Amino acid sequence: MEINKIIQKSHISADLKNIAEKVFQSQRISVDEGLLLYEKAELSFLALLANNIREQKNGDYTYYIKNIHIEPTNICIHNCKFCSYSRKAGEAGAWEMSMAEIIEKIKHALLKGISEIHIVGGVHPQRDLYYYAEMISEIKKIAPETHIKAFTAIELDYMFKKSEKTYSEGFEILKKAGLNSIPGGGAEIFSENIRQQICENKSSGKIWLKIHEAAHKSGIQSNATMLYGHIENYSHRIDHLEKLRELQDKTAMFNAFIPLKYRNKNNDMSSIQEVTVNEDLRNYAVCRIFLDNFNHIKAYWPMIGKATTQLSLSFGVDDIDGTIEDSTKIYSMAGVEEQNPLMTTENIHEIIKGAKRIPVERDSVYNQLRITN
Ligand code: V47
Ligand code: SF4
Repeated sequence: MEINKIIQKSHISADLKNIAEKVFQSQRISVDEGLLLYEKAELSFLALLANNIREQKNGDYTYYIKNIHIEPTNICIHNCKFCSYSRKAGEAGAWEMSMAEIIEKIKHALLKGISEIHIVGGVHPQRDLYYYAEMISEIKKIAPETHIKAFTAIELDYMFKKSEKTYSEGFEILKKAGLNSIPGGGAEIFSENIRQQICENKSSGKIWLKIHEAAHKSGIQSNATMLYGHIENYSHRIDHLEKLRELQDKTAMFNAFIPLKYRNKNNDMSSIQEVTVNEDLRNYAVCRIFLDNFNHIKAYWPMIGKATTQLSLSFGVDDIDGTIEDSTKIYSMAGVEEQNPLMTTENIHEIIKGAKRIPVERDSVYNQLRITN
């Protein structure tokens, strides 16, 4: 491997050279080595390693999906300090969409050829499992072929408890209604110490992992996320990644990993500075290197912005999510420059081709629908 020879001759420290050796031999790196990458490795070294893995797994292909994001409500029982969009019932800015409104938005999006409906929202105190099962089955009536990816583990934990169902009973009900997979939200950082400081009282990291394991056992695939760039340190990030890697070893049912950069506008942690683009790219790369059993690393462009998304394609990222129709308010309310998070297929192709990669439209489980050379 030519690149490895160049690295081995360079002035890089011996312990980093060992990591490069392992990566080029497709070996798994340890927790300590992951930490060392975060602490010591500079950007171009990380890019070489992460890009090598990206190209082994996905070549130049860069995936996107035509989808719609629906946020049925921002009314939430929790008080996550990083959250800019949740409200209490009756508070100014609170919203609750009716079933008719949801159906109307989906009908409109179906005309544009979407293949996925992504639904996440606040944990509404009055809404139980049966309300959401009904929502899914109403949507399936008008979109029987469209994949529904819905509800974070935090919403699921609440609705299962409220309706006194075990995780597996709950998933059976949602599956019967038409749920196809679950998104990765709510993971934040698994460390209980950090969770206590940023999202006290919300379902624990252990519960998040148990719910995803139960989903996988029920045949429901999922994604995973990590909220980074706030009060956590590199050990917390590596601990989070290690727990995901362990679960993926057991089930192999995670589709993608999505690092979520903390955005600091209009929330209770606004005094915390956002991390730099250099740090975003280093983080994408370390995640790509560490999570050897995840096939896809996604840059969620409404959160990270279009410019960094394009750069991320050289740092291990192979997926940029979708043409987000309509309302994803989680990030626009947290200060992301893209206030109207919508990209046409042409915009997506421009971003991917500009990074000298090949756009591939995919479905929710990464079947390739259209390759644009
Ligand atoms: O869990 C909330 C995060 C998540 C902020 O699975 C914030 O395909 C940064 O999970 N700054 C929800 N992040 C979104 C989510 C998601 C998004 C796209 C794709 C998928 C997928 C999942 O948003 C929350 C939380 O971690 N979040 N506030 C903030 N101020
Ligand atoms: Fe509620 Fe989710 Fe916001 Fe936390 S991040 S307050 S659980 S909507």
